[in-house]
Amino acid sequence: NEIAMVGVPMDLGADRRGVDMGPSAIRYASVKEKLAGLGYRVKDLGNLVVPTPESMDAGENKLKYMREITAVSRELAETTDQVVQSGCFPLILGGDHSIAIGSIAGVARHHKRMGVIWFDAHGDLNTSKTSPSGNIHGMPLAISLGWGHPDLVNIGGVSPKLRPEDVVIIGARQLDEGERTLIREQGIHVFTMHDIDRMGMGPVMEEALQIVTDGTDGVHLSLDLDSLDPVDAPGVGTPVAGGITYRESHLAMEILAETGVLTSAEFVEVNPILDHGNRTAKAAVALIGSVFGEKVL
Ligand code: DIR
Ligand code: MN
Ligand code: MN
Ligand code: MN
Repeated sequence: NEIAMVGVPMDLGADRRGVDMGPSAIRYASVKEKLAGLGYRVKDLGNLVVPTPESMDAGENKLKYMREITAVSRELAETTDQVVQSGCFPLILGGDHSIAIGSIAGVARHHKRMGVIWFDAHGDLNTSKTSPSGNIHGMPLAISLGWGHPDLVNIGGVSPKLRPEDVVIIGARQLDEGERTLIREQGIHVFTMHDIDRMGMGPVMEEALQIVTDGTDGVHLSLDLDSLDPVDAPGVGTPVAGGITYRESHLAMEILAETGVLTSAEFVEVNPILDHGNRTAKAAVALIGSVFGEKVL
């Protein structure tokens, strides 16, 4: 029952500065104390070093800061790999969502076949060909599935890290055209906000768990705070109205905790500059509490 926490102050994958302060904001919201209070031993490995965008050229417009993101992703893959090897549970704090490339690359080495639950307002399934922004934080799920620039796709060795049938996206409400096509063609499971409204979060999670555990030997949780409604998580770079409520998000985490299937997790896109009184980091810490078993009674 040991958790190793690593912060990745990455903002090269997104358009707005500020998300690099996410790990600090989450720590400031007492994540370590929360987990210690639940009986875990927590090792904080500190932050990886991420270069500052003002000191560099963004490079190719379709894949902004790819060189630097590749380097940090490689390092993060080594880190999460070592954390699993040491018998700890990897908890990664972002940083923009491009960090999922490295965290998944590292943990995937320890699984023959890994499922992923991806909470997001977006699909994060763009490639340089379909991306409207050129921002790599809109691409990490595609990259983990083996679609994208070879340098990104091959981080950590083998590609792909994931199979489309083992991935579930929850909370989607803003997909780009190329992402829609890919989802249809590849049969990726997506629970949109419409599905959550119709079915309720409980049944959505039950179906999602079925999908990600069927035939797999590990499950990674990747939670973009913009999956939550901006009322509860205003401190994100790309807020989209009509998101998952505070209560729905906790129910989802509690169901995950009950089943005990998770083998790694990351919480990303917390942007303190855009936040109101650290509300979004506090929401992240509350969710981390629930997913690690916190209960009222
Ligand atoms: C958009 C935004 N689909 C893009 N993506 C975001 O730039 O590719 N993902 N914000 O979380
Ligand atoms: Mn995302
Ligand atoms: Mn998002
Ligand atoms: Mn499956």
